[in-house]
Amino acid sequence: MKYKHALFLNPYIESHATSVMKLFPPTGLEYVAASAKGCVDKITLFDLRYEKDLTNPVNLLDFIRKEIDVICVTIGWDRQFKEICGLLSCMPQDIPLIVGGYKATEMTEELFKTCPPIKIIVRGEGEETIKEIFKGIPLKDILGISYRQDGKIIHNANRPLSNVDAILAPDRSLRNNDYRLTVNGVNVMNLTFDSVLSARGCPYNCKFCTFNLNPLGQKRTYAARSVNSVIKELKEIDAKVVLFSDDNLFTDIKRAKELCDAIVEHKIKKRFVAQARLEIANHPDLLEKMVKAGFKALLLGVESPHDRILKQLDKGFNSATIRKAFKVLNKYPIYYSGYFIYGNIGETKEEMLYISQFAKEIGVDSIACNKLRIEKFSPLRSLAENTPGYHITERGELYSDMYDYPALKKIGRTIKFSFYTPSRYVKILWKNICVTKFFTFGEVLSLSIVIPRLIVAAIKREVQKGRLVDSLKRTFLSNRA
Ligand code: B12
Ligand code: SF4
Repeated sequence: MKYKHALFLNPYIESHATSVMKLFPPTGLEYVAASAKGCVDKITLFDLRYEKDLTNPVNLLDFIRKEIDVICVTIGWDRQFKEICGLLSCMPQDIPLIVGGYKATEMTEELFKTCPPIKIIVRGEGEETIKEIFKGIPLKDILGISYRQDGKIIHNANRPLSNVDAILAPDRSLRNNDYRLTVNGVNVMNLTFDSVLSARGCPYNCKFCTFNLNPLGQKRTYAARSVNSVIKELKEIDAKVVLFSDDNLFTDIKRAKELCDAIVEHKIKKRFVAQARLEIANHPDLLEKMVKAGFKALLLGVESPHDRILKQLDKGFNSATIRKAFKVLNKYPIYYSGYFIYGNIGETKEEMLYISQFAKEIGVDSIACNKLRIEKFSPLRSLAENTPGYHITERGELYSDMYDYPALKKIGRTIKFSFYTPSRYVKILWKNICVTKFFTFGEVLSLSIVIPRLIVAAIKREVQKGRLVDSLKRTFLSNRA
């Protein structure tokens, strides 16, 4: 074997986590590590969110120098990019450092420039590529990589997307920890989480979304694993809550029904969460099967209350369809979290602020509002660039002469606080305890014990961010943009 001991590292550190960032495993990294098995003598996988000792770089580097002869790091998110570059720059120059992931693919040039120890960047999906690197195939012959040679950066051609049925599921025995609900640094209850990817890609083409495009602009054609292989993976999972991280688990309705039936037939008792499109409301028989199979929560892209914006985003439905869909959805004991986008091209402040009112009207249980982002291959890029008064930052943030970035942030806080009133938190608890029964009695009891600690942690966070007074004012007095 070319290498003896490979380290697969998720470099994110969440010691002062502000939210639920420690909930799920690093799926992409786990897929690549599973694929590398058999091509290296030993694999160690560290998720720094859970490796307290190793968050000290001295300890991590000490371990690497003693044990490791190849390092593989994932960079999937915008967050902590500078900190991760700092860590990678300290890695030993004599141990090959391979980096991959969504963000690494997007930022290939910058990473080579700022982190001298990086030898290879794997662009796009990495399962086949890592095997070829570990087998010692000459770098010039490996598709989908960029690498250093004689002081230059060489970019090889892109790798065609691979067949999903040939990809091995993550090897959960490589984990050193369970994944748990941690809010503001407080371990909330004895509830464990995992995620399963049952398909890759999405056949829709919503204009704001690059989910189904990799950062190379390659569209991932929708490709689903067989129901049997998903059931086999589910049977190996100990965690109580499983997130299907597919872009939309219900793309193929017939397959989704088969999956629900198979979950019941195999007596798999989990609480499932999935990402979905609103069209699921057109299939009450599927919704019934989902409830029987244990689906407790859906993450739904609602995006906007305004038909003009929904059309601009090419979402494929309008506000009347949204209202109609929620009338059906709200008949089922499922928790609905709606994603909304604000700061759209031509959107006024009043239109943005209407999001919270609309969310209450349709009966969604919680909302997540994000500012419109224009990523490198976003189909909205030309519209944004050609609309006078609109600007895109290098990080893909969109703002306008009318609403600069701080103004948009303020609007975002107003939307959030007008939706999340104290009574909303009570409703959320009631829905999860009494309606969907997401939490068991014992879990609710342990939740009530940590509630004071959660409040203290939330206050500490607001103090750190210098916005405690503003948050209290918005919650209890007046919430103005
Ligand atoms: C499921 C999902 C989630 C789940 C996470 C589940 C989990 N297990 O982590 C949830 C709902 C919690 C989530 C939350 C968020 N998400 Co999200 N999420 C996704 C989604 C839809 C799928 C991710 C996935 O599992 N992909 C499948 C795996 C197999 O692909 P992959 O991770 O890219 O890995 C492959 C390659 O990149 C490569 N690779 C990866 N690592 C490595 C390492 C090496 C060494 C090598 C060689 C190769 C390699 O090989 C892998 C296998 O082929 C993606 C969109 C998408 N379709 O990719 C967005 C996405 C990753 N999320 C995104 C964002 C912004 C977020 C949030 C910040 C949203 C928010 N505002 O709160 C949070 C942050 C959470 C966090 N942990 O920090 C963005 C990231 C953009 C960016 N550059 O930052 C994406 C790309 C969507 C988008 N276009 O906006 N998300
Ligand atoms: S927003 Fe959802 S449905 Fe639309 S293209 Fe993206 S993943 Fe598919």
